[in-house]
Amino acid sequence: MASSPSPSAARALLVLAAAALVLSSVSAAAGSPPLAKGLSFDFYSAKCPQAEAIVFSFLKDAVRKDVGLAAALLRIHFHDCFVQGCDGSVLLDKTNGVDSEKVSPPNVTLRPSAFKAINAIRALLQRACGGPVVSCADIAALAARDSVHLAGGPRYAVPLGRRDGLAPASLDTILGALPPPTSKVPVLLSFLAKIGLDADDLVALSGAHTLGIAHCGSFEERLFPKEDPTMNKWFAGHLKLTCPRLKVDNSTANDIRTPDVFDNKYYVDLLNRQGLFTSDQDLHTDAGTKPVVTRFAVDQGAFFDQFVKSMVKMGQINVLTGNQGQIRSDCSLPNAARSSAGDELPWSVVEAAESFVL
Ligand code: HEM
Ligand SMILES: *[C@@H]1O[C@H](CO)[C@@H](O)[C@H](O)[C@H]1NC(C)=O
Ligand SMILES: CC(=O)N[C@H]1CO[C@H](CO)[C@@H](O)[C@@H]1O
Repeated sequence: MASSPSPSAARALLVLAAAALVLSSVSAAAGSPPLAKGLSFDFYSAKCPQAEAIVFSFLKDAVRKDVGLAAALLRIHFHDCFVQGCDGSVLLDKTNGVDSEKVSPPNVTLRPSAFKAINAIRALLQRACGGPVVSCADIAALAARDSVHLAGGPRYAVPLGRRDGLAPASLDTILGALPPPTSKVPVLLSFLAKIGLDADDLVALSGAHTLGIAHCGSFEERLFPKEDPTMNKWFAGHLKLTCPRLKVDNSTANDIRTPDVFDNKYYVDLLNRQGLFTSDQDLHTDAGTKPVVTRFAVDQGAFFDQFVKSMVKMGQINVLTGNQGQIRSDCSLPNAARSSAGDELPWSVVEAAESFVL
């Protein structure tokens, strides 16, 4: 009987197992809802364990050279998830005359550098993992996560296992999914409700506007023909230096205080009526969302906590998993559209990584 455990040892084992169960359920719960079916935090731990390190090391250099890339990548993941789910379809080029998310109205200002970076990461991963293993949708989610962190924000674990969609979204789908910046809170909430997001998500995710830029066309209706009375007078004058009249092609920072840092100053802007879009400033005007804006303005930790929860939630909207969709071998084209790529690494993809310059 030397090989079977004594009754007391068995009891100790049972206690240990029970403790492990409790621990794992605690860490899985951690105040967050269960993951979408098919997603997990360790999805690539066997198939490509170095995937996350590769994404991070690429972006560390790239964001150091151009912090605008962090903003651009964060916005790409948002557009991807809001429009027909986080399926990488935002990355597709216009094919067969169908407008892709990449070339359609709210999206024309998505930066080319971000699409290039995603394809460059894709090529590095393909080489390291021995083929197309990591989906473009997962790359977009990881790139957004690392961008936030590299710009000074929180770092968080991203559930993985998304598959890539086969077709770009139609123009109607895009317009029905992305609220315009002229929207007020009730309209914004109606857009978010369709995809299971609530008012806390709206306020926290809008905090992404702590980074990046906007073009005059996105806020000029607040300056002309007359100034929006909810806008701080000095701020309106400041914006008119960049956008002196209607239809000027120019751009300005989303967050006037710390434009390149992921922090809670966006909410301080709103308190000072220096939010850029109607959709930003109305978060402070609307009685329902105002208390959350005020809380985030005085407590950056509270903002970061909710932002992480809301990003993880957003990152699971209508995901494809299991055998659905595909793992694209070029993030800008569905595999079917590739004529003679076969199983070999396409040269265009290899070159994307080798010639990546900002
Ligand atoms: C709630 C509704 C939202 C509206 C109406 C909205 C609207 C916009 C608009 C109009 C721009 C500027 C486009 C331009 O003129 O170039 C912009 C930029 C940006 N948005 Fe949003 N957005 C929203 C939510 C979000 C969310 C949820 C995220 C990410 C989690 C996000 C991240 C960004 C970033 C990072 C930029 C700067 C991009 C760059 O510098 O390239 N936005 N947004
Ligand atoms: C663009 O904005 C800058 C300030 O941000 C300003 O100096 C420049 O004159 C603007 N360009 C035009 C065409 O108005
Ligand atoms: C905000 C913006 O630049 N909108 C443009 C988006 O693209 C369409 C064409 O697809 C233009 O007409 C819009 O002006």
